[in-house]
Amino acid sequence: MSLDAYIAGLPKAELHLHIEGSLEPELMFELAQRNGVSIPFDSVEAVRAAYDFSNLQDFLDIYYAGANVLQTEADFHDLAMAYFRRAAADNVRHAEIFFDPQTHTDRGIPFGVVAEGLLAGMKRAETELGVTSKLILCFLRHLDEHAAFETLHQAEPWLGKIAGVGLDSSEVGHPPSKFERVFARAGELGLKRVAHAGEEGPPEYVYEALDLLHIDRMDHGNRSMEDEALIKRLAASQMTLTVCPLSNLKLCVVKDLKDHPVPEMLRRGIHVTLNSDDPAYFGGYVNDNYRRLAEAVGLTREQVTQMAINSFEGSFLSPTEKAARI
Ligand code: ES4
Ligand code: ZN
Repeated sequence: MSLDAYIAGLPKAELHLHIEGSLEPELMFELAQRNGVSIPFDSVEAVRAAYDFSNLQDFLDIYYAGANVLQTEADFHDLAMAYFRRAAADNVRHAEIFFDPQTHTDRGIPFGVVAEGLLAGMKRAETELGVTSKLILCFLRHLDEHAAFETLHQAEPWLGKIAGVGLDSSEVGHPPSKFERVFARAGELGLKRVAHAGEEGPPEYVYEALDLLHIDRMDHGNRSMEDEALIKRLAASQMTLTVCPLSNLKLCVVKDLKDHPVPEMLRRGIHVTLNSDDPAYFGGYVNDNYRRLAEAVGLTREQVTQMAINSFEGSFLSPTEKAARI
C-alpha cells in the first residue's frame, strides 16, 4: 500500500481548525447571495487568486473580510457541516474546532447565533457522519483584555457546551501576558486552555503561554525549536503541539516544506500532531497536510502513525472516549 493510501485510511483527530477558515469560496458566494452581502470578488477563481500571503497579517485581513458573509444560525450550521463532511472524507473521527466570536459580535451578530449554529452542525455531524467534536472559543489577541473578558461573559449560557478557550490572530506585539487574567478566570470556570504560540512570535511567547496562561496544549509552537531548554521542557512534559505544515508554508513561516521542523520535533521526542488550520485558505485538509509533509521531508509510516495516535491522545476526549475513537 502506498503511504498516501495508508494516510487516507488512518483514523485521525483534528485539533487545530478555525471553523471560519474552512469557508470555501463556493460557500462564501452562496452565503453572500443568500444574505445580500457584497464581496469584493467577481468569481470563485478571483477569490482563490487573492489567497497569496506573505505573512500572518496578510492572511488575517482577507480571512476577517470573508467572515462577513456569515450572518445567521443556518450559515454557521452550514459552515460547520461543510467542514465535517470534508473531514469525514479524510477519516477524521474527532475534531476540536476554534471559533472567533469577536469577529462576529463586533459586526452585530449575537454570540448565541454563532454558538447555536455551530453546535447544531456539530450535533448533526455526530449523528450523520459519526464525527465527534468539541468547541474552543478563541480570544482575538489584537483586541484588549477587557474585550476578552466581555466575550467570556457573553459565553456564560453556553459554557457547558464549550470545552476550552484559545488565543489567536496577530501574534507579534500581543504576547500571552496580555491575557493572563482572562485565562486564569477561564481555568476557574473549568475550561481547557490552548494558545497559538511561536507561529511568528519568539520563544519568549511560548514560555509565557506555558507559565502565565497554563495551557493544556500548544498551537503551532514552531519557534520553540530555537530554544534548547524549551525543546527539552516540551519533550519532558509531553505537551501536545498542533502543527500545521501547509499553513506554515502559505504564511511563509517556512520557506519550503523541506525545511519544516516536524522531523526535528519528532526526533527530539515532542508530542506532535498535524492539522489543517484554515484549510479553505491554505490549500489542503488534514490528509493533504500529512501527504505533502511526508513527501517533502520523507516521513516514515511509523512517524505518520505516531502523529495520528498523538492526535487522539492530545485531544480533550476522556480516556474511555479516546479508546473508542481510535
Ligand atoms: C490563524 Cl494561522 C492563524 N494564526 C493565528 N490566528 C489565526 N486565526 C485564524 N488562523
Ligand atoms: Zn491557527
